[in-house]
Amino acid sequence: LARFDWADPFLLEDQLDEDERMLRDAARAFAADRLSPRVRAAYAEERVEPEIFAEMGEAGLLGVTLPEDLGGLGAGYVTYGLVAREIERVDSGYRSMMSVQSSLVMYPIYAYGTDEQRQKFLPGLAAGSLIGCFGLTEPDAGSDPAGMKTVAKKTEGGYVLNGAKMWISNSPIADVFVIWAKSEAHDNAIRGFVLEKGAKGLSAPKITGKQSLRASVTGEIVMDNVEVGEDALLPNVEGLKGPFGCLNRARYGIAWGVMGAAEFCWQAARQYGLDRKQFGKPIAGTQLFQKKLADMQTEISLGLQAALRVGRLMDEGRAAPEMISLIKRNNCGKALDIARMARDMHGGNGISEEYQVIRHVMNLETVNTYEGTHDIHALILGRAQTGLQAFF
Ligand code: TGC
Ligand code: FAD
Repeated sequence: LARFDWADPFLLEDQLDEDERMLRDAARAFAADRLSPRVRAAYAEERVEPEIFAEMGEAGLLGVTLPEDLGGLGAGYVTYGLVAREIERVDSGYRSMMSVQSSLVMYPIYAYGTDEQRQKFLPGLAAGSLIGCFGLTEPDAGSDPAGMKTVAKKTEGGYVLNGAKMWISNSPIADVFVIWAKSEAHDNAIRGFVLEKGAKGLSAPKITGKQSLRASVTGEIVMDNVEVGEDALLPNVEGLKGPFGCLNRARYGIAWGVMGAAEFCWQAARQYGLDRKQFGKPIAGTQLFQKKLADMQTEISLGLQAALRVGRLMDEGRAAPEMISLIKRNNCGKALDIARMARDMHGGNGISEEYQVIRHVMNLETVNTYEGTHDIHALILGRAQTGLQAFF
């Protein structure tokens, strides 16, 4: 009879190559040694630990798909996904820190920047000695980034930027700000600019009181006549496809990451059900409990398999954005359902931070919303199959 591994039903492990398994194992060890021991206190105190970037950099976890001469590992997108899964198994906030740095800051500088910009920023970002953030969302432009108000006006030697960004991961501790703005000199097209901490008129106040993603810091970005040189412009992209090119990569990583969080919740619920006795027997021996475990196992196995398929297509240059919308949407929604279910299966203990599932529930509420909400990805998929846009 063929072997069945309850924790890996479709033998995902066999579908990875040796290098992928090795880097996955390194990420798993990093997450267990460096992240797990600090997450509960960081979350409780709503405290970000910026030194985590340098630790991730030292472990080779930042910008893994970028070439080695720029600080990356030259690895493929499956490896990137595997790293996201291991980090988010501990906390979505830590994965957020990693994926913003890798996909939303290093990638656009690499793909849309000049050689000078690459040399100036990428090695420090890969090492984690520089921290990056990505400013697309504004107070009045979230799902509809085309409605942004941030503007760049041409000056003699460069540009002057005015505007405000909202809900920006890492911004209060960032050194490097990738900012998307409408550029008057380019027919008001959306263009990318790289701003640096300390520029006059640039500030990034922290947003406090978050009940989700508390181990990762989120802030505003306020630009009040920020003057930059011509060398701040990312010259090689124009229009919304600039930020979306970055988002494709980050959304793909999230599809893997949330499966890591879901796996944590599923396995915690299984163990809890084996240990906890009611009515004279383990609650894992009841039909309702087992149905929930079966649902969790099924959705996680399917979600991981789909993420792996899209990762392979990305490495072959054949992944369409709609494929990424499909897995980002489905895996986030399923992970949130699974985390809520695991919370229920822990009974009263499920609301205690000690058992950690409630933290994943709260985090996944954000992950289901950022990088395109669950419903926005439905509309992307609806448009792709009907040819009719239903956004407005
Ligand atoms: P639309 O007309 O569809 O497209 C405008 C231009 O963009 C191109 N494009 C894409 N290019 C590459 N990849 C994609 N996925 C693309 N989607 C669109 C498109 O081809 C077109 O190019 P061109 O040359 O013809 O101009 O634009 P729209 O305004 O109708 O867009 C609608 C919609 C809803 C699809 C889009 O705006 C959307 O996805 N909204 C969601 C916004 C979002 O995802 N924001 C994320 C902010 S960053 C973030 O949340 C980081 S959190 C990270 C963390 O902490 O981990
Ligand atoms: P809205 O767009 O106002 O949406 C509100 C509700 O309306 C949602 O349910 C949405 O699905 C629905 N809706 C909107 N339009 C339609 C429609 N046409 N049809 C049907 N329903 C619709 N952004 C960045 O740029 N960089 C970051 O680093 C970043 N980090 C973040 C970190 C955190 C913790 C959070 C919470 C957000 C972050 N974001 C970031 C912002 C995030 O991408 C936005 O919150 C998200 O895109 C949704 O935008 P919004 O909050 O303005 O909601």
